[in-house]
Amino acid sequence: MIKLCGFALSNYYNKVKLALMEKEIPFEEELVWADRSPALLAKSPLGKVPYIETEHGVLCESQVINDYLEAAYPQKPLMPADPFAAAKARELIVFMELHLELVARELYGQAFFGGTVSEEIKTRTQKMLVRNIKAFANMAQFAPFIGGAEMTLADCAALVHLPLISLATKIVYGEDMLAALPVRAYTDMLGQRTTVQKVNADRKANQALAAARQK
Ligand SMILES: N[C@@H](CCC(=O)N[C@@H](CS)C(=O)NCC(=O)O)C(=O)O
Repeated sequence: MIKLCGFALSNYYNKVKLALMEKEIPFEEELVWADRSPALLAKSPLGKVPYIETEHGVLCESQVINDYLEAAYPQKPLMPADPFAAAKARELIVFMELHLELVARELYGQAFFGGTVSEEIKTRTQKMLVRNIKAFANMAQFAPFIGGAEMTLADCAALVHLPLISLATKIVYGEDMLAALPVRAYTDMLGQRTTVQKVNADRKANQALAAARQK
């Protein structure tokens, strides 16, 4: 059985977990903190989570994992059969992760971990986000799913990344930079799914655990 390793506060972990549940693939979870221990580095070369353990070996990088799941467990597809439509879903994933999440991640230290981010980084990040969010607004459909009528792997990414970007920008700049997009309505719509409810409940439980660990 597939073992999903990481912690449920992680957006990338939850992206994979949601795909596993939506595709109805049996899996178990192992709590692994991103502590850069030798044991973790042996499985995930950069010490990042998530990674999965399979009968064939270990895989890291959430999108590589989701693409593997899609190829190995095609029964309940989360990607369109049409190659161009599938590429458009991947385009959204790459765009959200490269041009939104990774850019906003510069703010997480201050937004979520009690650190401070320099004015220079804040200014640079805000400038990039303004440009990239404007472009994203022209790509995302929210109709009702991020890429159109069907739920895809792009939704597994959007659901976990967009609220985090909203929150981080709200905390650091006093303004939710995604406010012009229907992110709230979209997450509420997805929140009606039992899979998403499970992800959210587990994330909250893990938040308490992570807080206790800091003390
Ligand atoms: N590109 C990676 C990103 C994973 C990632 O950044 N995970 C964070 C947790 S949300 C992590 O492990 N951070 C620890 C670190 O960077 O040392 C993926 O898609 O899996």
